[in-house]
Amino acid sequence: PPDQPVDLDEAEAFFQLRAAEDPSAPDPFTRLAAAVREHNERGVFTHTTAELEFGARVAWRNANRCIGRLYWRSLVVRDRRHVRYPDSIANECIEHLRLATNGGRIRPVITIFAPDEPGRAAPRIRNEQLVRYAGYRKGDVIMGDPHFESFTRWVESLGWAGKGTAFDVLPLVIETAKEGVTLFDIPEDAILEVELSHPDLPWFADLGLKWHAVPAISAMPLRVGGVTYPTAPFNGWYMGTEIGSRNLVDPDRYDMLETVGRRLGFDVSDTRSLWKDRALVEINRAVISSFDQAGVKLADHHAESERFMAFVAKEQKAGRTPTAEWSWVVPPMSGASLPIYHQYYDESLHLPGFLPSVEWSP
Ligand code: HEM
Ligand code: NRG
Repeated sequence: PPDQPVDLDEAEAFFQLRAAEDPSAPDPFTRLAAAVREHNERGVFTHTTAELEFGARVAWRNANRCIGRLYWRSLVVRDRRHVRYPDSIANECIEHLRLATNGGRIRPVITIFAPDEPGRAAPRIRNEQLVRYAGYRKGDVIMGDPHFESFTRWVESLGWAGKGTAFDVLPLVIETAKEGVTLFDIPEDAILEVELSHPDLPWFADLGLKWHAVPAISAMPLRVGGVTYPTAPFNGWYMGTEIGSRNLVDPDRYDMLETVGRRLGFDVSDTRSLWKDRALVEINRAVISSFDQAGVKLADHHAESERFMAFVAKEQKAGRTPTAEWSWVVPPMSGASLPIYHQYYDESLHLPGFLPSVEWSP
């Protein structure tokens, strides 16, 4: 059963929004009448592929935590509502990764699977992103990404076994009403990774760090025109600080700051040398230069902040009020040196949009 009921008022607002923005859209009143008729018969109604395309792009435009929204019109939308079997869903996710990766010239893509219908629950992906690294507890230390320790234990209980390295890619976990939970390994050639080295610190490569090229969020339901699509993985490209200031540095992630500070020769007991700031800069330089060398698209926080300001200006010019969540769009380093920092943003939530991640605990 649908966890959020189909909402015809929301459908009406959506048909009107589309008619106002897209000259090829049908008359919203005629369209609503058809949707109401279908809803009366089946308890749901069906979006056209064009509606889904527009809705997914506007959901990105409305993603208040996203700094990368300037190119929201370019989102590639894959309508896969007819795909039902777990192995077909896994294959579509793998195909999504290949299409998005594009040899390093990363393309923003979303793949939309079926919504829940009365008496027919939609398939779900239980991973937070399509590509994530396992975390294994060994006594007091954790090998890999601590954030995925409990997810790793769960997939191990379902029969999966990783190699035990710091960067084991977790399997896809697909759940359907009929088949229950099924695990799928993603083929290695569908996952592009970048090994990290530093442009002028040769020892940095010896740390053995790497990261995957494509961030593909798979746990945020897409809400379009009164219907929830619980399974709609999407991706853009990374901004360097996501990897260099957070994933590799947060104390509850790879926690590399002190290791790098020591290798740089700092006394890590003295905050006044700003060793943390200097180590952060070097890790972020390593991320950017390694992705550049590998020919993999990745934004830096200065350029991405400027693009965001262009997005704000463009939205205003189009007669819309741009919305954002300051604490999310301001990058996690060099805050006040970025234009994005020096502004207040309207925090209103608009639909179509992405709903908060479904936290999956078995
Ligand atoms: C969040 C950048 C594409 C939707 C974010 C964040 C960054 C970012 C830096 C904050 C992440 C964090 O702090 O953990 C970018 C860049 C893109 C891009 C550089 C390049 C094209 C997209 C696309 C979509 C999207 C294609 C959807 C179609 C979102 C959403 C969030 C987000 C929903 C919030 C995630 C959450 O609440 O955990 N983005 N993004 N972004 N982005 Fe983007
Ligand atoms: N910080 C997360 C990814 C969150 C979304 N970031 C993007 N999204 N760039 C991480 O894996 O580090 N995107 O769709 O491009």
